[in-house]
Amino acid sequence: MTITLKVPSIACGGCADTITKAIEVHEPEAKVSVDVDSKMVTVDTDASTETIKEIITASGHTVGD
Ligand SMILES: [Cu+2]
Repeated sequence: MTITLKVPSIACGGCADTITKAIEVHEPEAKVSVDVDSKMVTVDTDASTETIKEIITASGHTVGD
């Protein structure tokens, strides 16, 4: 399943790395891509949307609608 989330707190490539690594630690088979300009995180994973949201929140970022 592909999950796409808006993460308005993404400000730079460092934020993208933080989020990518956090997701990969918890869901090693996930494929993560982050678009810094549009602040969109796309995750190809078997994990639930809720799980991915929780990981992003725990990494210090805020998931939008
Ligand atoms: Cu940043």
